[in-house]
Amino acid sequence: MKLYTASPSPFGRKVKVVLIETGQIDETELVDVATTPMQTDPAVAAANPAGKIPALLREEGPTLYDSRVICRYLDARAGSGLYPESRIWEVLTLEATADGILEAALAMVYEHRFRPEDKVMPEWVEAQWARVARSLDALEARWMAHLSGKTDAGQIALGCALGYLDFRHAARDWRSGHEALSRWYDGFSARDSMVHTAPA
Ligand SMILES: N[C@@H](CCC(=O)N[C@@H](CS)C(=O)NCC(=O)O)C(=O)O
Repeated sequence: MKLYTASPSPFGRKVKVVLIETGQIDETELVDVATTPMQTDPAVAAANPAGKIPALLREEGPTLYDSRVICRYLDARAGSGLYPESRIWEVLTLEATADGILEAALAMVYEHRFRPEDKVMPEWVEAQWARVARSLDALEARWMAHLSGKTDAGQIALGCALGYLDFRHAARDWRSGHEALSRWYDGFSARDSMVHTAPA
């Protein structure tokens, strides 16, 4: 298998963590690409018409995207139980919550990176952060019991999302007011799969 990804990409990181957790990393060639909304890498565009990473090229069938599809495919391929039937709706909702954090956090980065400074809209940036803040509050209030359970794909996505907040939005101090979540993340981010995929 061949994975188009990039070291700082949090969506790519989800897939790399799943590859490690499910013992499939040695079967996968990681191809680092530089693709942006303003300059799409041609190989990425050929793999995924949306022009986004991660994308997984495989011998068994057509290329897969996006990260949720790839993670679920890899879990099914290895039979590793990261999407357990008994908790499937919770796991998928947790993954969607984590991806929502990532989408908003990435949009904030892109707003500053790709817009001329005088066109950046602070209200829009704050509205993105409000999505993140609401998600963190919901996780702290309602998800701690789930997070204390067996590792699943939702937890992996959340670990990558919180890692991305540290990486790109450290000044926002997401830990403040989210002490239980912060304790969970301290433990989760010490896993080998998380340590080996930390963004440079
Ligand atoms: N929903 C997608 C989001 C993927 C995504 O936004 N990837 C970013 C990198 S982290 C990207 O490819 N950005 C380039 C672009 O938007 O053109 C997924 O889960 O894979």
